[in-house]
Amino acid sequence: MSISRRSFLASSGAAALVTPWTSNILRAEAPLLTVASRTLDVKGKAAKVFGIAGANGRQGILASEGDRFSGAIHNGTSEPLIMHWHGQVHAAAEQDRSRPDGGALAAGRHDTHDFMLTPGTHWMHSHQLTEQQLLAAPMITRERNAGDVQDVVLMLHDFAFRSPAEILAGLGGSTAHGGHAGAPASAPRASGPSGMNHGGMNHGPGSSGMMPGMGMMPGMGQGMKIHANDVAYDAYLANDRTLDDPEVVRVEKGGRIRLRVINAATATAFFLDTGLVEATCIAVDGSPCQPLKGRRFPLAQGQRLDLLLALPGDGGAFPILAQVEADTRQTGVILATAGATITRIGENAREAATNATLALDERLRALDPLSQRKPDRTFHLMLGEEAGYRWTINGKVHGEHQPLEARRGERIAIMFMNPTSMMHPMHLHGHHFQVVGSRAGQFAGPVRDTVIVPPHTPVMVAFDADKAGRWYLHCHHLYHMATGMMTELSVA
Ligand SMILES: [Cu+2]
Repeated sequence: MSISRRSFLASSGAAALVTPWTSNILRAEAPLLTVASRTLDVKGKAAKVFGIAGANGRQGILASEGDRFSGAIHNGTSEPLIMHWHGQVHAAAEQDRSRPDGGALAAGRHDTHDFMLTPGTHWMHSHQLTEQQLLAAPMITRERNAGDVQDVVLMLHDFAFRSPAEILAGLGGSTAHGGHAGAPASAPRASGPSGMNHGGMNHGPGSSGMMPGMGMMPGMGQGMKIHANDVAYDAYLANDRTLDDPEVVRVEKGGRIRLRVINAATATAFFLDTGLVEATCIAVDGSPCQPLKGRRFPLAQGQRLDLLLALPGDGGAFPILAQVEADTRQTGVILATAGATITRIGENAREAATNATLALDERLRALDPLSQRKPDRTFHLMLGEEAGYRWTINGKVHGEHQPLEARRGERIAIMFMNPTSMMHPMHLHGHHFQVVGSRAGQFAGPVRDTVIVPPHTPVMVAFDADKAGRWYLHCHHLYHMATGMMTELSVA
């Protein structure tokens, strides 16, 4: 028994409308989730990846608000597994192995969990290099007030036929100085100059322990060179498929769609584009925001986006595209009513996208903002970049880090400063924070668990440290995390 029957029955009317896979979650005498290898076809080539299947064989879970995540997760792979329940704030530290000293779930073994699911669009993923091999799945808990809409889940990945260890080696990086448990020790250690693919651009300044104030960011306003996409990928996937053969989702004429987008890519930020259909953003990272209309929204690694779409009454085919930041490449799915003509969409947009910025967050307002309160503690975190593909926080890689110490119940503010050449999507475990400041000033921005920290742009977040334990705080660029850009928040 996995998901509470009482709460399931209470919501089954609504759930039946949205998806055929909900009802099967109940039948979980077998493991609730099984992690195992599977094979995808990517551009005509077989690709061995991982998957996380529910008892019904479908990837991930879709539950209803009030349900508990209660049951076993089985590691059916031949490698140790460190799973992270991304966005699940009710999972105690002991129920999330992606914590300091959390250890790994051995091959062939299972963990048993029991925690209240956090409503919203969340996900689960390995906290190791295997995240690159699609060891990730949706973990969506339909909100009680989600209403009569068709839920469409869209999960994005960056894909390479190379192994993540090869990718890391190609970047010049090593997990030897920064990686945490479970990262393979086989990645060769690089020496000599950085192997970063800077595309001929200059390095940003290193962190070297400097701590300027907000108004003194190095390179501000001086045309500082920035870059994105330091890994050359073979494909970008939307629900495991490319635009050569995209998923076509059947929708109704005049239908109302709730698009739940998860950026599960390890090193790629996207712009989600709804094309002809105007969207209303109603939640980010699973937390509701005041409705904001638009057609194009940035989505960094780890982030989620909930968009409401009202389809035209005469139907048609509506591509939902995700374009790589600072690049032309794109992926996506197509929403189509019965009989609609579906035209092929190329894998390159006409123009390159811009870099992902904080512009959306500066406009979004939380639906349930934090109470007004002065921070009890403010931490200043300087993100840094050093030769040898070494990414740091306050000049330290993970392992050398000083934990951020907080007491339970305190209001904490974190100021991120980023003099590096890349954007960093900074993610805190166990908590949702509110984005409350940037160069645009102070604002009651969205509640999230992952925030874009653009180069040379200070970003402030705030939250109440209400969860005891040790929680990772890290960059959600997998290779930045693996090489050191990770610290921890310790709540006593
Ligand atoms: Cu980063």
